[in-house]
Amino acid sequence: MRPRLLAAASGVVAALAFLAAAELAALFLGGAGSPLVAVGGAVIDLAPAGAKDLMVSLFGTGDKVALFVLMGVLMVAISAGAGILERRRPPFGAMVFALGGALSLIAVTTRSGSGMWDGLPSVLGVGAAIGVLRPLVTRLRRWETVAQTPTRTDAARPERRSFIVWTVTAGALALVVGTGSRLGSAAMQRTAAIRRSVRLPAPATAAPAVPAGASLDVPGLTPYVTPNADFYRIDTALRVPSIDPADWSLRIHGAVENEVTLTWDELMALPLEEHMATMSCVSNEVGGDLIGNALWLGYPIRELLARAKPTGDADMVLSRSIDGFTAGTPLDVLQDTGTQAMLAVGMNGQPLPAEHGFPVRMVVPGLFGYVSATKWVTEMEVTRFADAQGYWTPRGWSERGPVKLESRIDTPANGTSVTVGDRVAIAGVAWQPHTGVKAVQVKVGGAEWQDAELAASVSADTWRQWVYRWTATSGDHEVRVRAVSTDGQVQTSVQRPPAPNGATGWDTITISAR
Ligand SMILES: Nc1nc2c(c(=O)[nH]1)N[C@H]1C(S)=C(S)[C@@H](COP(=O)(O)O)O[C@H]1N2
Ligand SMILES: [Mo]
Repeated sequence: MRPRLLAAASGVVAALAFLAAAELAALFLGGAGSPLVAVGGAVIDLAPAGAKDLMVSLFGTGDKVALFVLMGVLMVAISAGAGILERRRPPFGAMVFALGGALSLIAVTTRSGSGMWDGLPSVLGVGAAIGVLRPLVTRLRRWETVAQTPTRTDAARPERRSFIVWTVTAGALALVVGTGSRLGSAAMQRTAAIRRSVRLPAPATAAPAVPAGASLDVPGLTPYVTPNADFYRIDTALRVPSIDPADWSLRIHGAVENEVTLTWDELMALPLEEHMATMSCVSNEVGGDLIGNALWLGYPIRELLARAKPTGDADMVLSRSIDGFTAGTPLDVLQDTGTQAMLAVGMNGQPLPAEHGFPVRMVVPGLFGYVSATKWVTEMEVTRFADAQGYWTPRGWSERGPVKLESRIDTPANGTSVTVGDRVAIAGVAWQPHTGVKAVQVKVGGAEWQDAELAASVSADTWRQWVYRWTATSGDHEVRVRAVSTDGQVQTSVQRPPAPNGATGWDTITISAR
């Protein structure tokens, strides 16, 4: 056996583990914090001008590739040395990795535009490197010890096996994970750049301006329009899909007379409409925050279905995302002229954020997201509820998912203490998209239900803010809220969990006044 060489190999595998863990973490941070990119950038920035000129004259436009190759060679040399050191004098080899990680951390966090989490990949990388190096070297030394004992020659066999299996497995795993993650990050950053360059057309039909009265001036109250950065995100995507609009198309097929294919350029050339709509998740608990309201820009799905001409007894559209997620939406809802079901490309004046479906998603007012709001949508199959199921239906959620009448107390926080005689603004939002809310009532302790003040209604498709101004009386009070819909339905007190088709019950808080 050649212990030095094998120790060097352990070091190199540990370095691969560093890169793999760091790149995987960077992938989850949307491509941010990659040590490979940051260290490369730092080397370019720090290199003396003469060195850069030399690189360019030696390698021409391949200078960046050459830089990475050079860095790779350097890294192999150092990590091999660290492996040898770890075999001789543990834990000095591990310390070399810690030092390398610290340098990477500095490179990453001093890059312009680096964020709070950017250091995480480097830290996790060091953990992975040391976590691989130490057991490998331990196995190597066990093997050495046994091999040096002259009694039985075959005693070294299992120790050798153990070392080789571990080294090869860790190395192969690191290579696969690292390469995959790096490619994924690069694709995400490419898509982010493309998204920044997208200019959406002005709407042919603009949404009316939001009246000032739609927003009540109460601190702690959820804003009427949810900023994109604060919009809740729910999906099954481990990694946000990266789609170049130039490669995107939507195919409408199944039970239709005409199969329709729509490209991004064709969609951009259509007269787009703007509609404000509140979207919520079936998993939202009473009082939960899986709900948001945005101004969507898109094209009516009913127009596309009219081109496709559904046939026979079709009653469902199974929309499919590029990542395989599906939603089953009633065909009549999508065809209804009174329902603004959209193939959306814009959200609050911006192209859709990547995590909210860039470049194209569905938005259907009145239905929970899981049966209607397919992000990264690329396909609509006209079919029947009897023949097909959306992603969540076989997983215990209802086939149909209309949004229920609900209301929420945003402020004050549960358990707040006030002084007797204080004027307390109890405020929140209430919704039943597509139906609309006409009243909100608040009950303090054993008192009668009182009408809250309502913000102006923008449309039946969006939530409404409400406030009830209460003068605090002594004691601990349970405060409840309920909404009344425009069709006269009163929000039910029956407490149901989110599964299978949406939670119900009254949001309740306690306020103490002394
Ligand atoms: N491709 C895809 N689209 C999806 C989902 C998903 O998992 N994958 N989840 C749906 C669910 S359950 C909801 S509530 C909404 C949430 O949309 P948002 O993340 O933009 O708020 O997206 C819907 N569209
Ligand atoms: Mo959802």
